[in-house]
Amino acid sequence: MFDATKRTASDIKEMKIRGAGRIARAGASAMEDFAESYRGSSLEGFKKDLDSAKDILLGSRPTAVSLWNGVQACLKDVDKASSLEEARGSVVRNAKAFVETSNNAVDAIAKIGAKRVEKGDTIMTHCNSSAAIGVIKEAHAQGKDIKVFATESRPWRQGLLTVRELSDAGVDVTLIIDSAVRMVMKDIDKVFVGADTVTSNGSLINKIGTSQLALAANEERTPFYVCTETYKFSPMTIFGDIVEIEERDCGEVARPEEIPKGVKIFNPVFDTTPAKYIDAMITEVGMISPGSVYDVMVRQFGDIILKMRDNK
Ligand code: RUB
Repeated sequence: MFDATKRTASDIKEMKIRGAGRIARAGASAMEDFAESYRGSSLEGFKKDLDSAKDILLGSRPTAVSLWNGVQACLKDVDKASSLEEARGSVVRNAKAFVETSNNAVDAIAKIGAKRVEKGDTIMTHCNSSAAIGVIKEAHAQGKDIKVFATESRPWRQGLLTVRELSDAGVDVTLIIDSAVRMVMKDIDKVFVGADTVTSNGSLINKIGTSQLALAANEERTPFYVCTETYKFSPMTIFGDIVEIEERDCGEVARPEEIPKGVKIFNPVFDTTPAKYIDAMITEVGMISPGSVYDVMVRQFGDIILKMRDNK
């Protein structure tokens, strides 16, 4: 019953599906498939099995709240359903709506963010964020004659995906190693990065090394923008929960034979950029300050937040 759900979870864990937005959409589509192909006969059984499917997906990558919000969006009407068919239908409907909203959000962010790009700007981006790349491609399509520096993003080197996508779109793009960020920053006009999770106090959790871009940008007085759909805002952080930073296998950093005996490897996947280094969050509901994240979150996720509060 859970084979397809487990396949999606394992594709996410093994990074065949990666990037917070894609993970969220894949999670929602997996819930849709689960509901559509469900062969059980009782509403209660469906709710229980749906819960297990949810847990399988949420266990795949811990940091991106987008996955949690995407899966949760699919479940929001299940408790109101009075029959199995109604419950299944609501999951399918809400999953489709989430995927559509998510894709539209990336487009809206591209349009809003591109207004911040001026003719001739040199931009830096990190890792591989569809939201940040959307802004850059839109600015390029508007003829703004931009240059881009993209970081390699060790150890998975997602920067290679970024430079391929940008160069395919005709953007003048240069790949740099992660440790070149400080040196190159003096030539950068604006930084655009994506988000895995945004906390209620406006801090950003994104690919490891993002905070170094933010620090270097701050020192150079270079504007630092976060391109983020609002479903990357974490309702749990309102109640004090700490975002778990995923640690991945040390084999991603070096081959076992390269490591002297007794040497340990630490491979955190994401880091936290404090709100004070962020000039603005570019979201599908507009450009907001990090200080407005709480208000936007309450507006977007009011019901979920109230439910969470009641369960605390
Ligand atoms: C990807 C990463 C991206 C965010 C946002 O990390 O940190 O910046 O997920 O991406 P990983 P998007 O490769 O480990 O998933 O804007 O596409 O949602």
